[in-house]
Parts: sequence; C-alpha cells; structure tokens
Amino acid sequence: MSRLYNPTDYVVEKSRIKSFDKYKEMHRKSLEEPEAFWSEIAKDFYWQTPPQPGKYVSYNFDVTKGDIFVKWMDGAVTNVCFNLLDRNVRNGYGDKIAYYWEGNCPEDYSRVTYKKLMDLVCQFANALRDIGVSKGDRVSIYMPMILETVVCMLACARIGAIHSVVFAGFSSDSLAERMSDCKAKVLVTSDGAWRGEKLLELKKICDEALDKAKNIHKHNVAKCVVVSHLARVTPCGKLPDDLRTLYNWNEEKDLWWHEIIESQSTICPPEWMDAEDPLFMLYTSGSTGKPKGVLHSTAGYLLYATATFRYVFDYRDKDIYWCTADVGWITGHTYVVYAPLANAATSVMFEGTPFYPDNDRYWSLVEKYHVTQFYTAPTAIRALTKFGDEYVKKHNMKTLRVLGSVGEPINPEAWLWYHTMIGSGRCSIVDTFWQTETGGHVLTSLPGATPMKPGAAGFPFFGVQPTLLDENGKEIEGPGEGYLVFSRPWPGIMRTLFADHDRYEKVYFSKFPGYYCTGDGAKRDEDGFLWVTGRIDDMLNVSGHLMSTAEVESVLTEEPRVSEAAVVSKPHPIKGESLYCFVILNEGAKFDADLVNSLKKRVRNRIGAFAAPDVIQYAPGLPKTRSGKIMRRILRKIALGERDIGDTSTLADPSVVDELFKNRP
Ligand code: 6R9
Repeated sequence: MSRLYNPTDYVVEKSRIKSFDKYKEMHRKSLEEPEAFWSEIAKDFYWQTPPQPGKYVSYNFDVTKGDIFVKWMDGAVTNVCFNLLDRNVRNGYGDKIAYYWEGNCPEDYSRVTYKKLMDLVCQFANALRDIGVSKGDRVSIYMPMILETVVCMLACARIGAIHSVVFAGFSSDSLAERMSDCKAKVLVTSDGAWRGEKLLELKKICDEALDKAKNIHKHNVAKCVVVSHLARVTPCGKLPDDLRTLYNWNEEKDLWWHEIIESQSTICPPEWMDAEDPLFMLYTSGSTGKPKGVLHSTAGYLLYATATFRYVFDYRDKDIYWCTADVGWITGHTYVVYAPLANAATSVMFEGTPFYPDNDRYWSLVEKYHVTQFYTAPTAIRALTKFGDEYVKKHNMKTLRVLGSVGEPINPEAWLWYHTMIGSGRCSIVDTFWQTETGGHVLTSLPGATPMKPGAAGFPFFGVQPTLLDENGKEIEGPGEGYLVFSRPWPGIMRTLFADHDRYEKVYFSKFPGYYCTGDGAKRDEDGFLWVTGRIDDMLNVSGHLMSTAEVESVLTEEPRVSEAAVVSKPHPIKGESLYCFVILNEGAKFDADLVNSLKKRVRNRIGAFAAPDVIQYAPGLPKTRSGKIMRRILRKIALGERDIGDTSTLADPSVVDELFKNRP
C-alpha cells in the first residue's frame, strides 16, 4: 500500500478546484454534457464562425461499423496563431512577457513580449508566403530551443501550413526520411547550437539530410531557411574562426532567416481555418519501425491544450511557468508553445542542459525567474538526484507551487525526492500520462483537487474516459490490470496519420473495436488511482524517448557482419530503460570490440545519440517459438541475468538459452 498525499493548504488556497468531490463532479459533467464543458473553454477564443450548438462532437471508434473519424466543432472557423497572439494583444497582454529565453550559456538571455512575438511571427509568415508556402504545405523544422523555433511554428499556423518538427537530436537519415515522407516544401534550421560544451552542427546535418532526401527518397525540398544563431551567443567550446566552414551554402536553396524577414511587414492576415483542418504533424515511433506522422487538428487541439494547461498546472496571471521539454517532442509542442500562449502565460524557454555550467542549472533558473510551475521528466529528476541535495539547497525555490512529470512512469523514489527536496513537501505533483497521439494530458493528478500517490498517474482529465481491458477485450471493473484504452474521443486526440489512414485504424483501433488503444498497460488500485505500467508492444522508452525495437534492429542488421538482431529493454537507473541488443553474425564474421563500436556508432548515426545501445551481446542463436517468433520475454531475462525464465515449452530449441546466458558480457 503506498502512502496517500493530500494537496497542502498552500496549494488548495490558490487552486481552481479545491476538493476531490468537486473534481469528480466536474469530470462526470464533462462526460455527460461535453458541449457545456467545452463551450466554456471555447468562449474565450476568437471565432470567424463560432462552434454551433449541437455540433460539438461526432465520431466513430468502431472499425466494424465503418471508417474511424473524430470531429470536434465541425464547421467552426478560426486561426490558432491569431488566438495565441492577436487575441491576447487585443485583451491587453501586449506588454506581457511571453517567453524569458535562457541560452545554453548563463550570459545569454533575452525576453519577448506578446506584441513583439506577434510582429516577429507576422514577418516570418509573410516571408514563408513569399517563398511559396501556402495552406496545407508542409514545413519541416530542425531547430534548437530558440525563440525562432516558436516563431516558425506559429508562422506556419498563421498561414495554414502544417509544421513537422523533427527533434534536433535525430540523425540526417531520420530527418531525410521524415522530410520525404511528408513531402516538405521548406526546411527551417539554424547554423548550429550549443548543448553544454558540445557544438551541434545543425546546418551540416541538414545539408546531408537534404542530399539524402533527394538521392535516396527522390524528394526535393525547395528551400532551407537558416537562423544565424552561433554568432550571437557565447561560444561554450571550440569554434572555428570562420563559421562558414561549418556547412555548405547552396545559393539556390539556402536563405538566411534575417535576410528574408528584413523588409517584411509586421501585418499578416491569418488564413482562416476550418475546425478540422490540420494544425501540425509530428512523427512518433511505430512498432514496425517506420515513423508515424501523427496529425493534429485546429480547434480541438487548441481547446484541449488550453484546458489541460489551465487545470493541470493551475496557471494564474502572474505565474511563471517552465517546461523543460524540447520542442522536438509533443510535450514541447503542447506545453512549451501552444498551451501556455493560449492562456497568455509567461514561460521560461531554456536552450541548454541541466548539467551546464554546473549541475544546479535547473534550480538556479527556478530561482532566477521565480518559477511557479515546473514541468520535467523522470529521467532528468533521477539524473539530478544523484548529485546530492547540496545543489538544490543553494537555491531559493519558494515560488514553486506545481511540479509536473511526463514521459514515463515516475518511480516512487524519484517522486519523493521531487516532492520533498524540490517542492519542500508543499507542492502538488502532477504526474501527467499522455502521448503524441493524445495531444494533451489524459491521466493526471490535479493540484488542489486530487490526492496523489507516488508513481500513480491518477485520474482522467475532463472529457476522458479510460477503460482497462483484459486480453479478450472484456472491461475490467474495479481494481485490476489490463490494456489501457479510451472509449470516446476528447478534443485533442489526433485525427489520422499523415497520408496513411489505414495504418491509423490498424495501429490504434483494430485490436479492440470501439476503443482507442494506447499501447500501454495500466492498473487500477482499490482507491481508483490509475498506474501506468509501461508499453505492452515492442516499444522502448529511453530517457523519455519512445522508440521501437524494430527500428533499432533494422539498423543493426544493416551492418554487413550481422545477420539477425533482437533488441530488448533493460531497466536503467537513470534512463528508465536502456537498449540491450543481441546479434547473430554472418559466417566468418568475428565478434570483437570493433564490431561492438561500429554497431553503437551506426545506431547513433542512423537514429540519434539518444538511441545508442548500452549492451551488444553475441548470440549464436535466438530463442524462437516454433512459428518463428522471437521470445523477447526470455531475452529480457537474459539481459537481467535472471535464470528463472519460466515456461520454455514453446521454444523450438531450448538449448539456445543456456548459450545466451554463457555469452553475457
Ligand atoms: C507525452 C509523451 C508516450 C508514451 C506513453 C507511455 C509513456 C508518457 C507517462 C508515461 C507513464 C507517464 N508515458 N507519460 N508513462 N506515466 N506520466 O511522452 O509522448 O513521446 O508519444 O510517449 O510515454 O508509455 O505511451 P510520447
């Protein structure tokens, strides 16, 4: 039995919802009368054509009854960028700070008001229009955590272009594949950026990716817009005297950001969008290896991002909110860009790492900016715990009220440290479970309203109806464990996978007709708390980055010496999970340090540094069923060194297991 933590008076005093009963009542109402609930949120926004009563939601979640679809406020017309900027400026927030930007180096910082942000966005939106981008076109973004990244996303939203941000830790191969899949017209990047003392040569990676897109995928990206970033920040390591040696400049394709906005007007009429028009797409890993282009809608996403931010972080006008996520992931999209701006919030945007110049950078920023809501990932919390409490104690963090966690289940030890050490025991912790696909939080605690248990995601957000199913698709009532699914849509759920509606139906709706299947397992305890237990498909979560075993396996088998590979997850004290890889070699090939290094390098280069395997093990064979399916359950035991492997009667050749135990490095 884990201990129950009730919200402290300190939190309740300031919170919108002050009791568990009130939350339950609101949740019930949000399911019974969705229109009443969502029209309360919608009324704050500017609509060219307002949502029509009686037309708030229509959907089909049952593949046996026809095509899957979800529509919210169909027929309404609006523009997300206009609502985030122009509307707030008109409401008197023009001089309010939208972002405090803090660079990798503590000497570099700036700020931007809502009015200034609007001007910058309009200028860049005009520039995009000038280079031929129009409604429905895709723009790939490969950027560091700088204000231009936000400007670029919002400029796309303003003109109805679909942005596709690719995390700037992905390799040129991954970027090329993603740009080609969505047939991007334009790529936006920066010359480079610092992460700690490491220089990221982003433009160079883009040069390679543009070549690969053209030569391998036969897709030509017309233009590449480049922010000149390195020259304006403090160098944190070695830099060549001539920055131009860091990349190739292609006169026909490449454009400097500052040059194309120079003469642009700060007025840019928005493209009025239908509620169901796409807003952006974002690739997420798929269990077959090929990334899935999750597509989000205009009005539903806006409403859901707004509502979750308001209630989950309990944001108030003078608060300073900070989400540490990179904009390359969904958390950065919803909770660095769209949701805070929709709520006219002031945010901190941070370019660097928690460890530079020292291990107290996060805490020093909480102190510097008087942060009230802090949102980060368990992997960061675990990494920071290990440096000891002195780094924390140096800083005054009394302004904090709500602490958020996202990306993976948070282990109780990390939760307790977060709660007592960072939150002085008086903050509420919101453990937010959600996915790229869900658009915003779906399970979470709510500050002031719900009790908390260390490690439990808690309760459904408004409009969300979670269900646990057993293997046969039967609903589990009361306490129990099963597949986490949802039986109805909320406004922020994705609408399709880009250009692949079949795969959307197959991946998310075919296992259990009538339900959206998250791919995660969960249990409900006797108090009704939901605990997410992790992926039940062949997916891995390393430091909060989701990837599929298949995508890593396919990279490993590209090595000519490897004939077959199997990847499993091994628990890791900081990263949560790590990659443990088994490789079968081709005849005559030798398993040695050179092979191990070249395989690790290959995965880093092909996918990204965050996917680098921890262990590569030689395998004379793999444990397979008679039908040829790899028994990953057994490989996971071998990775752990646990001899008790359970039933092996379905194995084609049980002797292979002993061999594998013998070969553990
Ligand atoms: C927002 C985000 C989604 C997967 C998801 C689950 C895991 C995220 C979690 C969590 C337990 C939490 N996950 N938050 N598991 N508790 N609070 O991370 O999106 O990158 O698409 O990953 O991450 O396994 O299915 P995404």
